[in-house]
Amino acid sequence: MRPGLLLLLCLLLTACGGSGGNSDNTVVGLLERPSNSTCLAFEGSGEVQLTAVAPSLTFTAPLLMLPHPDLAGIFYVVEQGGTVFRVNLANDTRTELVDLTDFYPLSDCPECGLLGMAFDPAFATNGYLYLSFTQGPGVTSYVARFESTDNGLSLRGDGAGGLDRTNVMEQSQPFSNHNGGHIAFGPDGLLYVGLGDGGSGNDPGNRAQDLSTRLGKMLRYNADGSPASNGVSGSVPEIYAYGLRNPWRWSFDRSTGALWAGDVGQSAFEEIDLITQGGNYGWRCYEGFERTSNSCSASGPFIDPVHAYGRSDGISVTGGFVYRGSNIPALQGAYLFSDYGSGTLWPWSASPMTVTSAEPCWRRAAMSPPLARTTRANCIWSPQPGCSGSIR
Ligand SMILES: [Ca+2]
Repeated sequence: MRPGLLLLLCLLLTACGGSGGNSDNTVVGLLERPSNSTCLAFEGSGEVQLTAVAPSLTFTAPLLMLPHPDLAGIFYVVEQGGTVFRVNLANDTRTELVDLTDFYPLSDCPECGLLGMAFDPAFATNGYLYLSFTQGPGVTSYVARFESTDNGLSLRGDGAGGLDRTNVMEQSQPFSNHNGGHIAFGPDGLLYVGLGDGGSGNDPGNRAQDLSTRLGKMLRYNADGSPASNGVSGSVPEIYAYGLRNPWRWSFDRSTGALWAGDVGQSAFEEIDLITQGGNYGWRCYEGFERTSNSCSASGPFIDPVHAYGRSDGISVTGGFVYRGSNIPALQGAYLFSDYGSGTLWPWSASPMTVTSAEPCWRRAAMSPPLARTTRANCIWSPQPGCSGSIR
């Protein structure tokens, strides 16, 4: 299980005025840049600090934190073990929304458990929310719809001691790793689901390139669980994009609607992808920008990542968010992402970068000064739009 440090899910970026603000957990490096002239590091104008937002609360293996759709200061923290806590940041307290293990046997393996949560866009009127988890015996991935009739304090029961539950997706897993599990509604009002390649190593079943399976894909559903009109020729209908190894965390740019995904690498490169409808992101033929030694019968075209980094910078990309806040102008439009292993928080922005040398720009960009470091970074979260100092 991943370690649960409160700080990790409470990464609140705040701009620090003046020359102070460099506290214990802060590394400031925005004014530095690597020694090259063709591939510029992100250039910032101020200091950035991470602040714990619920300092008296601790969690076990927290994987996600997301805001209540309507209530300011109310957030939901998803623990891998199966519990969702409703956290009130105003008074640093929490209550339990649900512990899924009271109702279902969750799979017990390092990449299993409760993995994702999303509120229906019409939650205020229908009370629907969705959970993503792996359930035993064995490992079967589910996305299921639940209902809250008290605005997110509890989940409605089925009248027989269970929860009222409607499965949206059910997918058996051939191996216990690479379960993806992140779910979110896009700006199109549709439900996106990320699934890994089924696991093991080097995608032994070539599933990410196989359009007859949902494994190794980004899926898109209507809110009622029917496949959306994805239009990927020759595929099972819910496939939106493919060639992914393990899209663990991803998000929509709230300004442009673009879908940014961290796709966890095999042994050499972690990548950031801009996911588009029908796109093939290369796995298992490509890892990062590089052709792998795996056999590859697919002809492409393959879409390169927008950014990749190697083992000197991390071991497992966490993904992140495009910053659209106003408190840190230097970060406007930058993609802020992190890595599970190194805990580094980086900004990535295409605009200041130009590739004019033979050496790929991304190699140098990976050396850009980080914004900050924590010991681990399981998740980067996004508070409500307009939240002061928020990462978005
Ligand atoms: Ca790829």
